[in-house]
Amino acid sequence: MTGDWAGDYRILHEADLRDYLAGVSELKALLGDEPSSWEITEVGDGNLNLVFIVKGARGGIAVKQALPYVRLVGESWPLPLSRAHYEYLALSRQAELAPGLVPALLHHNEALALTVMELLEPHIIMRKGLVAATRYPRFVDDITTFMAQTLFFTSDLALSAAEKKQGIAAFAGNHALCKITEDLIFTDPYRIAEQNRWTSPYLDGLAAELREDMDLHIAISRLKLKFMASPEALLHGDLHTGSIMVTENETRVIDPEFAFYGPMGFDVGAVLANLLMAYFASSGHERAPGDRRAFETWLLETVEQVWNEFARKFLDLWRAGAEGDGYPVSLFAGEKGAARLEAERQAYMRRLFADTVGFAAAKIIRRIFGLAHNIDFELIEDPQARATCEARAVRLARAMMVETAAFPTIADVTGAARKLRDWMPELSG
Ligand code: SR1
Ligand code: MG
Repeated sequence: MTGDWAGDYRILHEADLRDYLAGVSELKALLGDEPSSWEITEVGDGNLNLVFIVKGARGGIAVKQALPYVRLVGESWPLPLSRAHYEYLALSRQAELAPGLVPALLHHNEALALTVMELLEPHIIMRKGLVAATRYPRFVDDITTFMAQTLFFTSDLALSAAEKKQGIAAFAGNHALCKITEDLIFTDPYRIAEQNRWTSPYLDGLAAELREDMDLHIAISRLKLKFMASPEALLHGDLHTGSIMVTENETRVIDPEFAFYGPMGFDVGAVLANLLMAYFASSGHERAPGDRRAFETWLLETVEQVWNEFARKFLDLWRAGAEGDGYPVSLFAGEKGAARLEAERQAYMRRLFADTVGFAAAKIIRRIFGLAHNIDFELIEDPQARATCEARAVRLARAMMVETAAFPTIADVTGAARKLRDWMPELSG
């Protein structure tokens, strides 16, 4: 199921899509019986795929089709269609483990690399909401449930060794997507690479410093090795605020095409990194509505709550009678065994937190010096103001990556972020 589908694949344009959907009876029934009246709009603003919203008299759907290349760059960068298979597989597993927190799957066609999902309305991409200083009261509870459930129940703490290895094998073919992460997050921002970009000339000096900083190169390489060689759990693999759709009352995690078995801290770090970037970008968006300072306070509280709630839920699952092969129950019998296992759980969470801090830092640096940036910073029009916000984020990220032990708790991360809020970096140019 992971081979090359080129035989039957074709890129669906509006007319082909209409014909295709009209031929799938459940979808036709859902949209309403008059295909010619369906409104079809291509809305994809991500880096890889086509996304259509289709609306009929009775209802709407979202259709995602993988392109055989990276949309952001073009046909010069081919990318396997099989990512649609892994995305479908991941969404199916996540729906079992975290019901209600991913979009409902309605239809999948492997040959066309096409998946049809429920239309999330009036949800918006969370990153857009954060740029507009909108707070999301459900977010902490929902995202921590999603992460605790999907990471714990796909790990050796919950599974037998055989089940776990079957899981690893099922996603092992998604290596082209892993390679994107290995290059764009863990390598390119630290060397001269054609696709890198940053807010020039203001960050030219900082970009050069990063390329010479051997402490940073060691730290990012250790993280890269962990990413490649630690299949701890089924990761979403790209859990930034552009992969989360929200209303004030609902949260849905979308787009797990980068899913594979990797280190848990990569997903948790992605969420924290994107909240921290929203924090550092906030002061650059002076004209956005709302009280910026109060919003920034909410963001840092959210950073703290995301870690604390995730850790609490993860530990609760572990304590509730985990039956995985990782820590055999038979080795921890009696009071003495229970006490040692509890101390070990705390040590495990400290190690997971250190991974999370490192991966969060890597996620921040890639969005400022690598190929794919985010609108948190990009929508700050004045380049000098943008560079100032970015330099603050980079200063925190470098410390988090190189001096990870100086951040033993999440309050140490938010405390350091708060201190950098008004720091004035020396910019180039
Ligand atoms: C070439 S793809 C660039 C980025 O887009 C995705 O959202 C991932 O974050 C990837 O690294
Ligand atoms: Mg995506």
